[in-house]
Amino acid sequence: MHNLLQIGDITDVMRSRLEVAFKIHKLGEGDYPNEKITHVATNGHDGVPAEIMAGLPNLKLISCYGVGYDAIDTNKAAERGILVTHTPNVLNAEVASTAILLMLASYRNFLTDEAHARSGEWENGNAPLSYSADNRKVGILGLGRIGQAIADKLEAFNADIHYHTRNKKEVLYTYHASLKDMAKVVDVLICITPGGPSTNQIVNAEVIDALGQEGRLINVSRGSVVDETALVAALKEGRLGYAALDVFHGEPRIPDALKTMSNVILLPHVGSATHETRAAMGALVVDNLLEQIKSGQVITSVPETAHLT
Ligand code: A2R
Repeated sequence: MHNLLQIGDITDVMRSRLEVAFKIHKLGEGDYPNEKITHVATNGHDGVPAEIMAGLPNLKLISCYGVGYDAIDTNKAAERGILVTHTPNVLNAEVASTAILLMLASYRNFLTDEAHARSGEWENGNAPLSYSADNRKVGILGLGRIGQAIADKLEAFNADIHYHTRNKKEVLYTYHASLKDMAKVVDVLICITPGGPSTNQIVNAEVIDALGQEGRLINVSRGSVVDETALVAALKEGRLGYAALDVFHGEPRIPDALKTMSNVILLPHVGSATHETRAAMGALVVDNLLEQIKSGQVITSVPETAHLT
């Protein structure tokens, strides 16, 4: 039996597959034999706290549930020869659907229309007209696996697709080397980059102002990508039209100011949160752990530790 440290929750299906090969120790539920721990199962939110990683001298693999792994110090892991895996691709379609749903709901006023119908207010008059979600200029910040899935789904809405990444891609969409310049020309900006230092608050006050009073911001990436203070101020002062957010800087806490605004949609980080997609993510977390035991290899290493396989 190998010894695994579990950080955060795992599903019953994951547990029953893991128990075949691992003795599971859950962080926060009593002592664990730190010298014996060779594997960690965690998630993108909890990551692995630095002091926990430092206290595991024989760690071989950190398997992360989620595609974003900014809560894990992968450079430190690589330095120590520890593999880190994540769950790319299996959630592309789901997160893309979440982005599209936020865009549709924001243009078409679905939340307020639903409240209008449910409350009986319709008997006193029709709901106000909304705006079309079709034929929009959409800027995608981060055209990777999920960004491309968003672009694919947007074709059904006849979107004119623009994107900003550090490197131009082999695609026919309009590339902008400057995020601010892209924000100036699009109707809606969809954020889907990784978190971490290179994207920290890249959607800053200037980008938000460039998006402007008719502009809409959708964030399904990480709260850290957007300067939340600047966002709140711009929404309050009418310098930004609308924000539809699945992620927040200090989640699960959401700034109170956002909760009282009518030009926002707030979701509790549910981008990939369906039974089907979460099952696929859980299966990949376990597959990586079991494969490492079997062959020393893993299926989906993060780029920073790929050279270790
Ligand atoms: O910049 P590039 O050429 O490496 O393109 C990547 C882009 N990206 C950035 N764009 C602008 N400024 C940056 N500092 C920056 N850093 C990365 O984000 C690439 O087009 C995209 C990331 O794509 P993937 O690595 O394929 O990630 P995936 O699977 O689409 O997931 C994105 C994120 C996750 O990390 C979670 O935080 C979230 O979605 O759920």
